[in-house]
Amino acid sequence: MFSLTETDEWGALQEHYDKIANVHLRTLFEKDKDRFKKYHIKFNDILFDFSKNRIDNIAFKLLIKLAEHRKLKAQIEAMFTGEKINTTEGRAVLHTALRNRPIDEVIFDGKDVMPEVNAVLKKMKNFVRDVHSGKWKGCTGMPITHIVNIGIGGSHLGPAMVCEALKPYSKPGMSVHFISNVDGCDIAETLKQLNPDTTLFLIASKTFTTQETMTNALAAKKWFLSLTGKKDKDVALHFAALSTNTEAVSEFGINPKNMFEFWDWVGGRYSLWSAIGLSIALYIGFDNFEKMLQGAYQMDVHFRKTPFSENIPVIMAMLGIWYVDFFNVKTHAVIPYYQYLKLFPEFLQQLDMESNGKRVSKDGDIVNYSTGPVVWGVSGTNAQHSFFQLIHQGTQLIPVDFIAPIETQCDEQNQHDILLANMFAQSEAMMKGKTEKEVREELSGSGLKGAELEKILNHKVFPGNIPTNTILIKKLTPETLGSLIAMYEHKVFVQGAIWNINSFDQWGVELGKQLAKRILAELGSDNDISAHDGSTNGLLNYYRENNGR
Ligand code: G6Q
Repeated sequence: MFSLTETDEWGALQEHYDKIANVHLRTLFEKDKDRFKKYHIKFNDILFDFSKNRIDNIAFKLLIKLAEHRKLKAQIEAMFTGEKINTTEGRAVLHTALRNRPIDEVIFDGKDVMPEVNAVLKKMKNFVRDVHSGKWKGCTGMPITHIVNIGIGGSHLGPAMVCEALKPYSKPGMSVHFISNVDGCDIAETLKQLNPDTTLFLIASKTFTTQETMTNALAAKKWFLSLTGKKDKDVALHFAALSTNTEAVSEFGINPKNMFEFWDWVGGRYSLWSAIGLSIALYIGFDNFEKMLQGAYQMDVHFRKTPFSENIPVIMAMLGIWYVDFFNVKTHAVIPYYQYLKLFPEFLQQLDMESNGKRVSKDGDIVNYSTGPVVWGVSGTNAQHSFFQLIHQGTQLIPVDFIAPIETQCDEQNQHDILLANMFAQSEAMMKGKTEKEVREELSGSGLKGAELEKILNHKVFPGNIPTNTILIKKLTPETLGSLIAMYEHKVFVQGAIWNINSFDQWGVELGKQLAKRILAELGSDNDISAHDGSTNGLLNYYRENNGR
């Protein structure tokens, strides 16, 4: 049985942790004036500062050694070269082929996948061109101005996040909407804003069987057809499919000509680079979509070719492992200081938690170490006025990633300075904290004395020593966003590789789906519901009695 915790490398890290666990970041900075110089990396227009982490030179070296011991290089190559590393589903993991810009061969199952990849990209390009030029017209002869992506999970979060992030690149006159939730309020509120004559629905579903997406797609079709004069044949001009399932697409009534294909070797949460990204290309233009692929490709090259000690995704991943497995950290916050990146934490939640929220190793054993942390966050400065209190003065250690562009794409440079001043201040405050001595000094002129002073003292102390990464991006462009997303994708990959888990399946979503089917049938019958546990029976019967039907 594979035992990560029994390796010499793990043991050495444990031993070193015992020595430095209580060393304060303040001390590390005082001792080593070159920390920033040593612990930051520049990659194109991105600066990754990891100097405010609770590592010294020895910890850093030991973390890199653990990566080497886990044969990370070979594991990276296995992914890029199409080995079936998603072992529980027998699939390759080749989202990197989708952004393989020099178009080198990528052989999978004895066949180069690049001609297919490029054929779909070409089809997307032509489609986007026709929609933008107005050559593609709706059934009443009007051009398309509203794109609606109907999809969920991996077929939603990536495109929604990218469209929000790259709003400044949106084509004038084009708007994009996302419907994901099976909650009918989601589609109802969206449809209120739309005119069917100028709307194009993209049904984004790898399997084309997902309950939420199919329910919403049928509702959209019904809405479309119910509007004066719309016929089945008009559907072809207003519905396209992004899928791997040609049969189900035709059955739904979408002309296979309007189907943009992708493949089994593209995992849902890694699919924004594929046909699933059509909403992005329609919103920001195909040239910008390609630039995003280019940015991701550059990060792929960095990840594949750079020594581990200078490799951003590897370092991010190993630092995460340091905290999760040695400092017993349970959660990791990601706080973008840029409103256009407000959906980035939500996107990362799926990417990270669906990938590494696993407790069984690739060999089928239950692991005896912690794996993926809870990933969460909202944009700053809003975050400062809600939960930063807990990060600064609560009882948990929560590492934070700060992400911000140097240049704003809005006119308010003055406001951008305020925004970034807050971010820099937060990372400094988290690192340094405020000591009792400093609080006493601060209060010395306040008139507070004796018991009164002692009572308030601890409330004003900040322990600090909170590890943070800061990612500064020159400007949030399609290229830099592509690199940023790929950077986190590879971080997640590295952690899965070290933990020896399969980051590319998601069996954990199955049980609830099965139970929901059964419950839906029960809700529709008149019989008393008694087949579940007491709580579920009680809730189901109460719901039925009170839902007014
Ligand atoms: C992602 C998951 C999951 C998936 C959705 C939608 O990695 O597999 O989030 O993307 O369940 O699936 P479909 O695209 O098949 O509708």
